[in-house]
Amino acid sequence: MFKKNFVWGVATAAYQIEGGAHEADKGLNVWDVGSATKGRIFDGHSGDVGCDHYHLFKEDVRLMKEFGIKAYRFSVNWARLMPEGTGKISEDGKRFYLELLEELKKAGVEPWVTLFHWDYPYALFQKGGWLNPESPKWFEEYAGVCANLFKDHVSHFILINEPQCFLGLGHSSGEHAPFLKMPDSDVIRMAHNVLLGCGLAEKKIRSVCGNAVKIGTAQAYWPALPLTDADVETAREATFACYRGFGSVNYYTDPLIFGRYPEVSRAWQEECGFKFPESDMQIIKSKLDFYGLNTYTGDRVTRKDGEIVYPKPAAWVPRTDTRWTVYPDAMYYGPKFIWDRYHLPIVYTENGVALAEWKDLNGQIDDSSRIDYLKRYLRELSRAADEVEIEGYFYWSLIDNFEWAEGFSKKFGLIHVDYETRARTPKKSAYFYQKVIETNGEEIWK
Ligand code: PNW
Repeated sequence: MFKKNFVWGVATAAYQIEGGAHEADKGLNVWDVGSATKGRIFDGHSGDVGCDHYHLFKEDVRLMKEFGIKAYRFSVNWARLMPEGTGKISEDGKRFYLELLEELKKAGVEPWVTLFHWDYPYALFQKGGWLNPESPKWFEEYAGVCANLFKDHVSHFILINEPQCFLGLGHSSGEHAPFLKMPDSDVIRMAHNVLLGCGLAEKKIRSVCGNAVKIGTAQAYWPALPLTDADVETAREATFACYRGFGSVNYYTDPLIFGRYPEVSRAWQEECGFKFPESDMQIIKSKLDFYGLNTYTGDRVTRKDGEIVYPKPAAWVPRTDTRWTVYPDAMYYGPKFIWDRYHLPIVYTENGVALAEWKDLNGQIDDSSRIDYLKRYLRELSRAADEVEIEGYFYWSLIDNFEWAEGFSKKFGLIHVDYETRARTPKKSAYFYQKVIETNGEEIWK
């Protein structure tokens, strides 16, 4: 059962929906610049115009109101607000976000603001980005600007979205902006600066907004899942095994919450020649009010001859349009593992599904599979909510949008976007989600 006052929301991110890449005095970011190179993004798409939310935000908020959405998670485009990343604040950037917040207030939708969802200011990238020892301070300054600007309007801040992706995919495997394949030794240093930035930002926001403000992070979380009932502890172990890479959650949230890196990671860092003053950990350690999870699926695990193994999914396991497996129990074991380790209230800051779909001859989008996916995942979440503290759920995403390297080819929205006319059309799932919200979840059992 979902508790009273459960937060039912939808999520988006700036680069994926805003467009308006060259409006007013907006600065460029690594996605504006990086997506221009051929071959990186599906069919040469870019977020330059995107869903044109920059101009159509009033319509998007109106749709949220119409569908009874209680909370809206969106991100601030750092270089729209601060064209150079630090220093000057753009009047147009200020105006845009304050008007959006005003509109949300009128619609009775609670804003949850992500400070950084991958669109790093290009001006700061040119100075070395997260490798620069000053980079934590740049993020602190930006967080302070956001806190001062939004303090009367926003009660929930999410510091960063998925360090796993913008570090791992952006700087290690090179699939996302800034499309770099850097050695682990460098990315380890960047991750450390990201964590220092989060620690500074958390303290800065509290100093500006006071104690009432709630602060959390959003982690890309693909939990290991038991292949059989006997594999639950193996799954927990594998979830937090912190293999040598940037994909696990605890590599980041052990430092943020406990003030220390996982033991196994220290060995890896030392091999890569990475040293830092112990005093850094006091800066990184933060008081988080909630633990945000972004989960779409997980990986099955079991044990063979004492070792953890990852058997390939059977051919009958359903796959979404991103080829991710449909494993609804990710929303049962996942939050339980996180709760047992961190004892923080959990918020699903993202979950959703991409389907190969289009408007039918009658102009409708009959996305029954999305409704089925939602029912399956939310039933498992409801089961978890009987055992651990779960405060909210944000569907990814409100509208179809720019799915990074996949361009506009992957459609996650409850609302269809016609990329020729930018017209919005609610899908069948939007009406379903509306009922889910109205009944505080009862609808998922029908
Ligand atoms: C998240 N993975 O990205 C992001 O926060 C969103 O911006 C994105 O649109 C959404 O999920 C859907 O993809 C992820 O492969 C991308 O582990 C890839 C993974 C996880 C999250």
